[in-house]
Amino acid sequence: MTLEHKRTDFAEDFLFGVSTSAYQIEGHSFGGAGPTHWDTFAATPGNVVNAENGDVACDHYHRWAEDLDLVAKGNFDVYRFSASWARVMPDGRKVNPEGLDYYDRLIDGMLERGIKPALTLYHWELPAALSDLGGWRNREIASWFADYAETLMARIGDRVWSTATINEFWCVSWLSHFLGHHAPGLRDVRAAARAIHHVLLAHGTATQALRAQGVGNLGAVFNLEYSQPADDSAEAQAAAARYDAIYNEAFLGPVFKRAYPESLLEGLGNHLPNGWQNDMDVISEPVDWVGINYYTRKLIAQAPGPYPSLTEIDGPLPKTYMGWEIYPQGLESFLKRVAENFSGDLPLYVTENGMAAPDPLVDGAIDDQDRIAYFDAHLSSVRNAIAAGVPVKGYFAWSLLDNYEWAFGYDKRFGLVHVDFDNLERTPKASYHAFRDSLSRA
Ligand code: IFM
Repeated sequence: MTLEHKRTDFAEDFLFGVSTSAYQIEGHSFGGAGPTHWDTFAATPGNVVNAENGDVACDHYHRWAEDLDLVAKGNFDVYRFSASWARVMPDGRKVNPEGLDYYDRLIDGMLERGIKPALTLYHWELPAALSDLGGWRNREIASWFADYAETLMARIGDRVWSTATINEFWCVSWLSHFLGHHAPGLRDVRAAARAIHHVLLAHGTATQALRAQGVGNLGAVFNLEYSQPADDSAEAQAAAARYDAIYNEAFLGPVFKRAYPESLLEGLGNHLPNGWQNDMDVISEPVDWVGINYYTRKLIAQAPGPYPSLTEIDGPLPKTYMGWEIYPQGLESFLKRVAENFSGDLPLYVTENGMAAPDPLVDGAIDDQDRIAYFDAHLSSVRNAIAAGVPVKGYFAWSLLDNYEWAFGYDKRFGLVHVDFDNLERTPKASYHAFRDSLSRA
């Protein structure tokens, strides 16, 4: 089966891509990379399924040429990847020349194959040495991050097509410092408030620095999750609104409107760093494009206890292997809402969308029809948004390869290409072939 949607159903300049991230695929034990807070998080019992880590991952560090061939042969226009701060600067500050050489080779490899390099500067592998100094709780991280960004871009900035500062502000802050599900695994409301503010400040500081350095096409990538009240009660509606404020408006608000949502200030205001208001000029430094990562919706109800006083309720819709409900309407709604309320005419890209499945190899093949249906349903939402006038300019599938799904280890497979984690052999799935055929220009 192929995709219902074809390249020809979109404007000539609409871009299709695949996304990955450094720690999830590269193999962090190679090439002089320094330890990251994910290594220590994974080495702490109970944090990650089977205590798995990114030491080898997909060994993309050595197999990048084969992987870029897969991107090109899949007829994708863009490869969205990230650089590892700890590979470029193992202790967060001192340069590892091997790391810079690696990203240099990778970029040239993309250009040789006619692929546009879409770089993300931070997709979560904070150098452990900076974590020791408080990581995202320390205001200094804004200038550390800008230094790293400038150093890397001095080497490869002339050849990247687009640059995103941060991938998924909510995950860097709330998921990692309040819910404790990601490194550094904190469950502390004050740490979370500080991380929210400092990740925004780091984004703005790096954006200003890179613009001054002459780097163009700068953006940021937000993971947005559609919250709905679990029932008709006023309490559930208020809880769903609080969830939306923490997940979505906490980041879109400051970047585009210089303001945190009111309900977030009521809950977290006491924990934000003193003088946070003075940072809004930096945080709202204009971006050139906006990336939206979208996967699911959540049903939310009121819960007892302190802010945010909410809980997630199991929903009735079909779910992916992550247990996430499949709700493509949420993507259409967010594309419209972001353009109308925040970004106006700026180009929007769906920078991640995809689903996990067990994906067993059967007779040497993976027939992932469920994933093809997922992509089709979400591409319909993208087309509806475009038809309504939203400037969506690209759609990137998550992910090129099965990879390290963070706290879930290697069991949750999101790839268009299957990876055997014993011998690292790559096998394109039916979904890869479906994209290849739908995107063909022949
Ligand atoms: O694997 C992650 C990725 O690192 C960030 N966005 C969501 C994906 C699936 O959970």
